[in-house]
Amino acid sequence: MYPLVSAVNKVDFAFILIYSIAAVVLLGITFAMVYFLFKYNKKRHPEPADIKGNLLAEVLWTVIPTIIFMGMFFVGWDSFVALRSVPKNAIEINVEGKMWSWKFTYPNGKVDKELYVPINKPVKLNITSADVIHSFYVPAYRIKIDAVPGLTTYAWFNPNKKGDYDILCAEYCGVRHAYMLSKVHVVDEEEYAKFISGEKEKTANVTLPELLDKYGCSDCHSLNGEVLVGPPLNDIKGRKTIVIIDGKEKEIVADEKYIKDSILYPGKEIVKDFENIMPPYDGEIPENELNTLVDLMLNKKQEISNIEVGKKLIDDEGCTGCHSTDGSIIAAPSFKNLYNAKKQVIKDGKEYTVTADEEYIYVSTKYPEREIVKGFDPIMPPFDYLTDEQIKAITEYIKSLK
Ligand code: HEC
Ligand code: HEC
Ligand SMILES: [Cu+2]
Repeated sequence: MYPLVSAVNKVDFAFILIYSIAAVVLLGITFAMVYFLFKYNKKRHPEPADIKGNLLAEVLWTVIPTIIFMGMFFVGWDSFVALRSVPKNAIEINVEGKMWSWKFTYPNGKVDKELYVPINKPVKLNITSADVIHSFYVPAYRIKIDAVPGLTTYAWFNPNKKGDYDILCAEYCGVRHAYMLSKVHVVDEEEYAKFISGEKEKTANVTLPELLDKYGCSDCHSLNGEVLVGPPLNDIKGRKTIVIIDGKEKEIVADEKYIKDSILYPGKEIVKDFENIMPPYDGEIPENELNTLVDLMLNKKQEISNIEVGKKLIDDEGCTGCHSTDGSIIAAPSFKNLYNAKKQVIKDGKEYTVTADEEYIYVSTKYPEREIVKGFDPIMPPFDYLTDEQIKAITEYIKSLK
């Protein structure tokens, strides 16, 4: 189940060896004790023997445990060295623990909350913390290293089997400690390259023909007016179409809802003179791609809105570890209904009422220590590295949470 890596094997060997020796010693001592209780009790041996000086016994109980302990030490040392000896060709990824998420920074500067690594390339992790002590724990690779603020430690592993492996925090770090989870995704070289170049998120720049090809729509629909198995999809926007609903004819105008429904549940409204052979795409197309597809058909401009950028940012930056977006309180005030709300804050020991406007959100994000919301602990780390654009996007998103 776990990838077979030499460091992993060595750690396991040390563990099993020490565990077995401990088990044998425990059983041996317990049996000897019970046996001696029986054999040498007062009824059977009224006279205690008084043995003085037994060289052989003394040598044995010194030498045998010494050999066992040295063996355990050697095996442990060997696995420790394997865990600490990073191969030269390792990719370096920076890991930062913070309340309550993990942040991975890749060699090209890309930041993500999850760890993607290409298969069969050793990975070195430079581990630190932004706030309190955390512990970076990946059971599959037998890694458990404290993440300490102001100190950078390291660990490495060799991902030689594709799959997703758990990352946990193994040092209690506050109320959401148990949710400080992430994953190692071991993927092939190609997928890693895609991930690192950010292509995974680039649905914004795809073109309509690309998407129609991707989902096999172009087998039945043209974009040049030609009628194939299905109606052409060019200038569908606002087109009047006769459709058959439950056996009755009806004229509709192709709007966003109609187009979406035609893709997800094509059997509901059948375009007249066509057969009901289009497969339903419900559950086949991810929401964001479906929206892009529909927007492109409607010739809407393709731009990811600031709100979406903001939504992704607060997730990537770990704000959602403390701030909810649904009104519930995690460890901080919720972002819901925050915009323009009246807030009681404490500044230089005095209480003020302020309005949560753009400026307030800006300052609260970059320099949270300046004003502390009444009733909350000053645990928020400063996000002073966020750019004005990023904070603007976050603010837009907060504004949308009504
Ligand atoms: C197997 C052939 C086939 C495939 C694949 C297919 N369609 Fe269709 N599609 C049809 C047919 C036939 C119709 C007309 C009958 C109907 O409405 O179901 C249609 C109707 C539609 C309509 C309504 C058109 C209008 O003029 O009102 C839209 C929009 C549409 N398809 C989009 C898509 C998209 C987007 C995809 C890919 C995600 C797709 N189709 C894949 C065959 C197909
Ligand atoms: C470790 C938990 C934590 C994280 C992570 C965190 N915050 Fe906070 N935040 C708090 C706490 C606690 C408060 C209330 C006390 C204070 O004002 O410092 C707060 C207050 C705020 C306020 C003022 C809220 C109000 O109701 O008046 C804003 C705005 C804010 N945070 C934005 C952010 C943004 C944006 C991020 C991510 C970039 C973020 N926070 C990440 C804990 C956190
Ligand atoms: Cu932690």
